[in-house]
Amino acid sequence: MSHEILAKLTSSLVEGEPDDTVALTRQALNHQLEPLTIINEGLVPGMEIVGARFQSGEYFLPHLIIAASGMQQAMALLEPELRARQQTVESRGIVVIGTVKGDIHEIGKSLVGTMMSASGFQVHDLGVDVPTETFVAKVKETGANIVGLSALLTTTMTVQREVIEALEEAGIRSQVKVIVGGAPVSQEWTNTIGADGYAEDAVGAIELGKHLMT
Ligand code: B1M
Repeated sequence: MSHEILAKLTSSLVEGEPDDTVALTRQALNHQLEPLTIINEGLVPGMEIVGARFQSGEYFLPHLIIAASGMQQAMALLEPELRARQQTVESRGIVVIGTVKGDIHEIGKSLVGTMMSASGFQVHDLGVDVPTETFVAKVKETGANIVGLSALLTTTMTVQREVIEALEEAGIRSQVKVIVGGAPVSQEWTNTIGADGYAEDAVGAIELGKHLMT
């Protein structure tokens, strides 16, 4: 039954039926499925199929927008559930996170932020298309331990380097660990720009954050 709900959830994103995505997410929660299982085994595979079809020319921009809307509405239901499971954890550190300037991809960044928050980090999510100077100002204001930079486009990956340079110019680079992620980002790129760590997914970001705070 659980497997069937997760498969239907994946299909609802692929078929572009956001109302079904929301209803099935509720159904999965009612069946006591863990929010993380719903995300990783129901929603993320759906987005991957949509992305692959977009890349092959089978799907167009409206397909992406509809799928993203379904995913975001589902995440709005799941985020409180994720947080509720970690209510008692003490703050592991302060994290400022956002998607870099020029890039409006929100879902992965929000998932990383929510999951880090659910794991005990105090997360300040700056949203998408975040100006470089806003990252610097927020790190100063909050005394953040970690700044997380998400980039989903090959054209915006370079802005991750710009943020690191701006932190250096502001004289605060040594006070904050920089973590980077997003589909086109790799460990090699991380090394090239001198970031402190790279995570492939939200679970990896939590592990990386914990490691950097030790
Ligand atoms: Co766009 N898009 N998109 N898009 N979009 C991609 C990224 C693309 C790979 C699709 C494709 O061609 N196959 C492609 C990028 C190609 C490239 O540069 N390499 C692309 C393109 C080209 C574009 C536009 C340029 C399209 C156009 O206008 N012609 C445009 C750009 C707009 C802009 O940003 N300026 C665009 C627009 C959009 C929508 C607005 C329609 C929509 C976003 C809606 C929204 O977010 N509100 C959208 C979507 C939905 C996608 C795909 C299909 C799905 C992205 C997603 O949400 N995935 C995507 C294809 C794909 O990735 N398969 C695609 C689900 C999410 C859970 O995964 O975001 O990868 P992801 O996040 C993961 C990891 O990457 C990692 O953890 C997350 C959770 O596991 N991670 C981090 C992410 N950030 C991290 C930060 C960390 C650590 C880990 O530390 C700080």
